[in-house]
Amino acid sequence: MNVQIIPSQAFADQKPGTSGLRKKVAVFQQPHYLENFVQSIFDSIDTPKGATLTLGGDGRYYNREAIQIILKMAAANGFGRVLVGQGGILSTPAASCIIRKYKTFGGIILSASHNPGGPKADFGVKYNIANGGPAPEKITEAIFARTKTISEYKILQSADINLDRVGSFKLGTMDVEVFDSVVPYLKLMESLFDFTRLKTLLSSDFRLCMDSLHAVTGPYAHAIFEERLGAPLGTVQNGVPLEDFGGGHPDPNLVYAHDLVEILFGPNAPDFGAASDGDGDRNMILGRHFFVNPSDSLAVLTANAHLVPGYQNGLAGVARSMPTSAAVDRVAAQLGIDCYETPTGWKFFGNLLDANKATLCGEESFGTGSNHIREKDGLWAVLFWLNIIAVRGESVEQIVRSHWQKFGRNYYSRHDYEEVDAARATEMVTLLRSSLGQMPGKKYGKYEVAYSDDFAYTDPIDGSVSENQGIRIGFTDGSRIVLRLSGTGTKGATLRLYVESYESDATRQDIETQAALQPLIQLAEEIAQIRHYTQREKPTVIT
Ligand code: VG1
Ligand code: CO
Repeated sequence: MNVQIIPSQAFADQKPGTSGLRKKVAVFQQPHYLENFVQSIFDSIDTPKGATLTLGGDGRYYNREAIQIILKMAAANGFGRVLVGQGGILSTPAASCIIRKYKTFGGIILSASHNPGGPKADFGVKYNIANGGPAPEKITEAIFARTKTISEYKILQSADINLDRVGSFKLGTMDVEVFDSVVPYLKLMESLFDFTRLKTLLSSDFRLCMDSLHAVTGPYAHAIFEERLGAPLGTVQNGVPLEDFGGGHPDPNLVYAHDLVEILFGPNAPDFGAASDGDGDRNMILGRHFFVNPSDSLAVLTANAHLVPGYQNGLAGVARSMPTSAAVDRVAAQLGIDCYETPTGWKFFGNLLDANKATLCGEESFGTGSNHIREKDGLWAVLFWLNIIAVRGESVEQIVRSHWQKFGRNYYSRHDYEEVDAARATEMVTLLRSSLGQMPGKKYGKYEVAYSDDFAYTDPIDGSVSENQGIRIGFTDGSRIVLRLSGTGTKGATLRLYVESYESDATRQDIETQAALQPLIQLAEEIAQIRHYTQREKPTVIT
């Protein structure tokens, strides 16, 4: 084998964020930048000689080049085999499925997820461990430490592999298997959901519109909904993954998935609409003229899980990220199961899932998933919803409204201020943090502060502690304000404001969300001076 050792200089900015290392493509294209990070991963994990690695990405610009580099580095670093998605494509949930199914040592997923793609946009690298989940902080910190001292990397001198042809190849002594990940993923979904019922539903006059936003779920969605479940061709729109996602922002929310929103809120709308993000782990669920808040979605899935074959024997527990609304907590209490509150980011669910403390997990950011893999899973959530609808025979809106009647409604919204000045945003957070101690007992109109802190989490399984995970200000009536800075952006800072209030009175559950939350939104402005620090009159995205 012709292994080369290439000298290189450390970069100071390779700290992984909420979900992997994300930077502009041009940053990753600097000589040795990607290589240094990948070598730092390999140096930080104790890889047994001959181990297997899973590798693929969401198909964005630079995916193919990066895969060729990583393959040659894996060969030079002693891996015995790499499983690569055909065309370099692997959705994040499919990668997690493959790591688990074939018991590979871990996986590298190339994606900046919901961030835009293309030569001027973003690229990203995530490392997942052998349980199929994102590397925990202990490992990402070790990787970051290594990036600061690295001085060389190993790479095989060899020609590129043909990524488009399924088959086995050799790179030096290492085997490369190029495979189609749609089949194993589909099989996993068949083991969880009632495909006979789903097929009946989708061949009836029930109309589904699935928007893959030209990102990674296209091939999976075509195979599942149209080929396997018999939905008419055209059910999946924007189903061909493109390197720049067609110029769009592959983030399934009301702003960036506007084509789908227009269809579902337009005349003669379909019964059900869904969209997924760049790497296929997020989902947005819409009914006809109806938006399902992701926090509500998690609560509805939990309350109806017994209707779905894969979960009919009950749930061990549930988990949600701290900013996610407490709607699911109410369901858990009624079911008599534990509900865990973790920091933002799927990596914090891994231990709970492995220890069978939680079966379903979710985040307010359009992410839901279960113990079937160790990532959130966009298409899984869509199938879960469809399975519930097939059994209950009710519309999305009916299901959500009856849920509110039974459990009460958690009015909930997230306001994102994207790409604001980073220094000002940090100043705002620092100032808030310093005033938290004086807040409890303070009155703001009808609101009295019950607690205020910067969320810290102690993992109940391994005892690891994660601090500074978001500022929470809770009031005596159960409502709350949360503020934190995003860990996935690549330009400036993104401020996220989360507001929540609870309404048990069924006659007051039909207020428009922003109107219902207006007093809290105003209070957040008063306390945090958001307009002043962001220099923005209004948020970029409201969910
Ligand atoms: C955001 C979301 C978080 C999610 C993360 C990765 O992080 O808020 O809930 O886990 O993205 O999702 P942040 O730090 O920007 O708030 V994905 O679909 O980008 O892998
Ligand atoms: Co994603």
